[in-house]
Amino acid sequence: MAFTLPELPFAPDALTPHMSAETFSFHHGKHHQAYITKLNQLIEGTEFAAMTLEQIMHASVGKNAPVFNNAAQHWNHSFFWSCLAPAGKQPSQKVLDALTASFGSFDNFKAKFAETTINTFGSGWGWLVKNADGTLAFASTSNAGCPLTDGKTPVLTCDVWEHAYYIDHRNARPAFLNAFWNIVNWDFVEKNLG
Ligand code: MN3
Repeated sequence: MAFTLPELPFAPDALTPHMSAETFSFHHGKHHQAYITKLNQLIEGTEFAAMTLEQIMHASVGKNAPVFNNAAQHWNHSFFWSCLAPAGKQPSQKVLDALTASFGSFDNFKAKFAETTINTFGSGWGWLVKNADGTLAFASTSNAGCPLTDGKTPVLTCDVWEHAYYIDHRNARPAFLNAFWNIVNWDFVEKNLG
């Protein structure tokens, strides 16, 4: 079955001024849609056509770059939209306790996540992940890379391809990270922490 673009879990203008409706019209409506359109073209009539998105990612990583890149970008963007919410959400005590236990303090968590993400060279993604042993860690992936195929569970991500921030923040990736903290969906983070 062909993959389809998931609806945003908020109105396109609900994250203004941190991420504008214009950004979503391009980032969700054009970039994310393009990955899905390309993925559907690439897998039609192949062994991948009967697989789930995660199965496609595991089967294609390191073996079929076009399929992996488009599949993982579909997964990463769908996950990213769920990481976002209109400004005002606060992390629960459970989230604060988990992040403090792993990183010393909530502020230190934010600083290290931002540092990892901002220092992603070129196009890619910054992540908070849960390792197989349950510990939390940061990760940076290039291009379409996704921690799922490294056996890690994504908890939070921030897209730092230029298309994620150029309309609203121009070249200022650190300013985008500052804005990002206003629109994190901490309920989703809590769910992913398990
Ligand atoms: Mn993107």
